[in-house]
Amino acid sequence: MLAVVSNRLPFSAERHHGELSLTRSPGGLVAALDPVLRRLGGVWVGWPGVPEEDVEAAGGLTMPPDDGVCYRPVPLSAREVSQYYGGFSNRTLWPLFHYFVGRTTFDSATWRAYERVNERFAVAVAEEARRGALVWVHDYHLLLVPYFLRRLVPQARLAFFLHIPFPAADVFRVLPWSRSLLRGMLASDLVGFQVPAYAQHFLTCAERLLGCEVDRAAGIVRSEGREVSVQVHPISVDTKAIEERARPAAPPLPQQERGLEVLGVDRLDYTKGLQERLLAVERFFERYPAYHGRVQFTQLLVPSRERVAEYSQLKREIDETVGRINGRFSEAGWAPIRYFVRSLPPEELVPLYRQADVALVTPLRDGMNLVAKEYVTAQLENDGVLILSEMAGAAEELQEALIVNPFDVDMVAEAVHRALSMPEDERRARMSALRDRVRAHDVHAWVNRFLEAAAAAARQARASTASPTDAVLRRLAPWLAQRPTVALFVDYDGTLTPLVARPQEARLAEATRQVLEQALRTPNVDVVVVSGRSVADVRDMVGVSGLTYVGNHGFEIEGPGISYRYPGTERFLAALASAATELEALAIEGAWVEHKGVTLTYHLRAVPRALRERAGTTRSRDGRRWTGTRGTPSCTWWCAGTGSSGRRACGPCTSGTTPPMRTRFARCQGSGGPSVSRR
Ligand code: ADQ
Repeated sequence: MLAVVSNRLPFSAERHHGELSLTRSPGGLVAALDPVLRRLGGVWVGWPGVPEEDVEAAGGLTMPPDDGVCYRPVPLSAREVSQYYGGFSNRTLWPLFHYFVGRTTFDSATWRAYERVNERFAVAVAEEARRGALVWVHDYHLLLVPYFLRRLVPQARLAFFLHIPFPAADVFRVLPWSRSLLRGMLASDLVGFQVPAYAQHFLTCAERLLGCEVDRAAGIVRSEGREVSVQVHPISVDTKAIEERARPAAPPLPQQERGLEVLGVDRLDYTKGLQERLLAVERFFERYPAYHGRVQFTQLLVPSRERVAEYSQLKREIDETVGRINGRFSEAGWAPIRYFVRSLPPEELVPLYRQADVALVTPLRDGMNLVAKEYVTAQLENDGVLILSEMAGAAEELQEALIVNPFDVDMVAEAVHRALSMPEDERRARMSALRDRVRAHDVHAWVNRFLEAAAAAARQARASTASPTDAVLRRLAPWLAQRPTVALFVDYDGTLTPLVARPQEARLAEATRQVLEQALRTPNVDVVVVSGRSVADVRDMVGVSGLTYVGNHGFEIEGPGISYRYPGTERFLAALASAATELEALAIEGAWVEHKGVTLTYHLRAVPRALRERAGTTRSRDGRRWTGTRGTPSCTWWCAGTGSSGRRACGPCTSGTTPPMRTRFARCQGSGGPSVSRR
């Protein structure tokens, strides 16, 4: 059984006499997934494309009849559509993943909506996952679905495919939520990309941003004790359907007997390089006046994301540029650019492909670009020239195209000239190589191969659900082998365990305990747990004997062959007790004092924000002002010994806050005195 999860169900909504109904929207992906869903039995989960308010106003939504595939709508309110889809998906992820960093917005409200909606999608598919369905999640709108689904159904068989580019690590890390998104994707068994470069970027991010162990050669990321397969599966088109639609169209007349056609077909989107392309067409007509009256450039645009402001602005800019160029070059009976903004059904679009002498496909960045493959497929006479941007994923496979840099207006103009004047045998040789390649790997092959790989990755992931111990040791083993002795120092709170509200709630996970035990058994490794807790406390919390424990920031050390107390601390116990009394007397809501023998900790984490200033502000000896207003002060204050300069070394050893009152600070000035830490 298969469950497909995508942002949109494959429908478009129509209103008849106030009633809303859905009709199936055609497309290569739908055509490829439909038969597989029917064969395997399945469900398609997605947003039906109409906000809930409109559905309610229309008294419900009539779903298309169940024709072997069950469509499960995920309801979204108008606000969610605006924040999750128009906002985080299309104003944050879409521009950033296409390297338009300047257009990227960073808004935590849209991020939260994105999280909520992704969780809802996961809940909608959880039942199928529980019943053993292979879940296939599509695209950038749903990067967190694998994460939420894995939490609901740990045994889920789960694959993800990204249709758009995955950017280089230095661009991806710009996102404040980059790590969460990576974890979201890494909850899958298989993560698929269009071309090798995107997969490499993803592996680098997993390694650099999450510290995962990555096997590049095998395309494996080890994350949270699981093996995730990272693969390349370039999407393709339904070649048979396109060829059938191209066949009835009359073959083009010989070039000498007709005008020449250059064609552009795109979704209206700033990533498609439309302005740059128009400027290249202008440069071509500027440089080659002999082609005036003989060459027509037709640009077909499908409107998209009309509610996102940038898109209507883009449409206005294109209108202006087309008008200006036509005004500049038009002659009686001829205008250089024909321009249509409408969606054509495939039976009208494919003949246009077939007639075109040249296709100009020049996106500034594109995951794959299906137009390039559709154009190639429709060239039944193996004629026609494809000019293709090197920034499109399709350029990896379609090397016989004239490959251009879409930002280089002169280069694109020259490519148009070269394409129009290319000798027939060269045209045919290039095109037949391109067609063979696309036909050998059409969209049906893509679906089948991806599903096979997904099923295999899920099997492999189950077989190798390695314990985290194995993963850690596999990673460390070669490194350890080269060293005589290694001391591994680890903190407890926030390192071996997550930070929690109350210290006693910081329980060590069983898997982490196993890692420590395994490390302890490794011949040349010593493990030392260093903590601000008392040594007895940290030893009890970890519960692994044979380790060395350092408590109270170093005042106490216990382990094999060592039992140490910093000498003379008794002198300071009275001062410490009175500091504790004073702090407790402050009676600040949420603040509390933890007595740890030779140190105490003043906990401010639960103090209401408005009171934190009072609870945590003081001045250090050098007059700098330290405040605890950032919410989670994790300061450790210590006063110990004499520095090499002969002056006393006193100071914050971590985040740089001081004890709450100067008087108290002064009291712990003596050599090797007790410490107060604020947390
Ligand atoms: P898109 O960004 O939508 O897809 P693309 O791959 O070019 O880009 O697909 C566009 C589709 O729209 C084509 O199938 C084309 O035929 C159709 N189309 C364009 N203009 C049309 C018109 N006027 N009338 C009718 N149809 C029109 C995302 C990624 C791509 C990736 C695909 C698939 O951005 O990089 O190739 O997904 O994975």
